[in-house]
This record gives sequence, C-alpha cells and structure tokens, in this order.
Amino acid sequence: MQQHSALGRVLAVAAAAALTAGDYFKARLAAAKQVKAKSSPADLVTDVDPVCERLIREQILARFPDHDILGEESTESGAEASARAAASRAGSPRLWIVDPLDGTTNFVHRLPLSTVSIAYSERGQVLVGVVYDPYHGEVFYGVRGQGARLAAGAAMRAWADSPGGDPPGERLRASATESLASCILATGFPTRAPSRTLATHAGFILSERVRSMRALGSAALHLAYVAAGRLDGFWEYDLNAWDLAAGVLLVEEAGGIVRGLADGRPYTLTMRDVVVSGHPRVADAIIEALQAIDGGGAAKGGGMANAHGV
Ligand code: 2AM
Ligand code: CA
Repeated sequence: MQQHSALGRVLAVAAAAALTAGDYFKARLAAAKQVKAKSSPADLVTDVDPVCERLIREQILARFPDHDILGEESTESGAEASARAAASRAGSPRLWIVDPLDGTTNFVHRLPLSTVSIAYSERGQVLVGVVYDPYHGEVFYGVRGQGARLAAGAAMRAWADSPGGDPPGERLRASATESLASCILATGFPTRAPSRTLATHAGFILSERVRSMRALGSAALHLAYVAAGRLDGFWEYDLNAWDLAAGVLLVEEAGGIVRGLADGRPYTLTMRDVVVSGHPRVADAIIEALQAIDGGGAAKGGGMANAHGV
C-alpha cells in the first residue's frame, strides 16, 4: 500500500476514527444504557451510538473539512428514509459512509459482537473501507486496487498516529471453498416481521445443505469474516449503505464475490439486499436457494421489495 498517497491519508483517518469509536463503546458494554426503539421494537439505538458517530465525524472533519458524511445516527430512521439518504448522497465526490456501532442489538444485550464500519467513496465508488472489532482488537481494512488486510488494533493505532511506511497487517483472502457441504454461511434477521420470516425460512432451507450457519448480529463483521475466509458466504435483506460499504470493499479486495440478491447485479451504494461469498458457486447456490422460496419472489425482489416498500 502506498502510505503517502491521498488514499493512505484517508485510510489513516478512517482507522484512527474507527479505533476511537470502537474502544469507546467497548468500554461501555457492561454499563447501563438508555435504549430507544427506532423504526420498530427490533431496531434499537442507545445513547452510546450518537456519541460514537460524533467522535468519528470530528476526526474526519478535522482532517477533511469539505468532505460529506452519511452516518446512521444523522439519518432519519427507517428503511425508506435510509434508502433515500443513500440515493441522494451516492454520487458525492467525496463521501464517508459511517456506521459508528454495527450490531446495536448485541450491544444492548451485552453480547461482545459489534463493529465500527467506515467507508470512503468518490462518486459512488468505495475506495477505502475499515471494519474494527474492538472486542477482538481486529482492524480489517482495504484500499481499492491494493488488497485487504487484517491488523491488530494497537499496531494500526501506531501506524495511523504517524503514518510512515506500509500499514501493518496480513493480507486477507476470501474462501476458495466451492462445495456447500463444506461451507459455513451467515445471515442476519431483518428488523421487520414479514422480511424476517422470509429470511429465516431461507436460512432453514440452506441450513440443510451446508456445514453450519451463523448469525452474529453485525453485517459488517460478517462481511469482514467473508473477506478473511472465516465465513464462506453471507446474505442479508434490507441492509443500509453504512452496514455494507466498508465490508463490501473488503470482500472485493480479498478476491470474493458481491452481488445483489434480486438479480445478481453489481454492488452500488444504494443496494440493500446482498449476497457475498469467497467462491462464485457459493453465491450462485445461495441465490438459487432463495429463488426457490416464495415462488422466486424473495430473490427476484417481488416479495421482499413489497414487504419493505422500497
Ligand atoms: P445496526 O446494529 O447498526 O443497526 C443485523 O442483522 C444487521 O442489521 C446489523 O448490521 C444491524 O445494524 C442491521 N440493522 C439493524 N436494524 C436495521 C434496520 N432498521 N435497517 C437495516 N439494517 C438494520
Ligand atoms: Ca449502527
């Protein structure tokens, strides 16, 4: 990686901001929190989420005052408002896409499985992505065309504080596993009931054909784990731009596959239903299995799109 390039400077700020926010919420895992429901009783926010977003915004704007930021906590809640916000900002010349706390439900339940997800894009193309898991001290990061890596939090902090030389870490490679019978797949449960029923049904059907299934509660963590080859594939309906942008770059830079669930189309910042995998056959098998449900309506966008109203 070229540490002195413009993208190297962006990476240093993204990593420093992710480390600050992640360490902040990790320290508050056991504390009492104020919890509010957003668009549904399953869509939660705590008093910690906006503090984390503010910490990240301050660091980005201190270094890049004219850049645009799309952050979960500064966007009206609900799928339609989030989709509109992503669509209206996607073409921005310099846009940061920030989920300060991905896995808020885990955080509320004191499950130590949440991440910070920060992406930087230019005119709709994600160029830098960082996903930080503070509980394991793991920083997953990637720069378009330069690969994805995993570094220890302390090493990444030292580099980000005075970026000289290459950033630390080991190169990530997505799984080469082709046979579903040898795969661990992951999914997430949408917050709205009709979508959740369909997604859960899809999981049951696939679970008969794979080694095992996981649902860790953070889309960004699932994506980072696919990039790292720890998971062989992941799909989820109804995600927001900030859940996906950084992790999708990691998967792409680790040699993995990213597709729209509806029709296999390439990733864009406004995509909400996604499948990722190491080997392309695994993504194909997931899409096929989902098409078998609901007369194909789920994977073709009919059933899910109607359920979401988007
Ligand atoms: P969050 O914790 O940042 O809200 C879990 O299945 C995944 O879905 C998490 O990444 C979670 O992100 C995300 N999620 C939770 N509520 C959501 C909502 N209303 N719309 C889209 N994604 C959501
Ligand atoms: Ca969040």
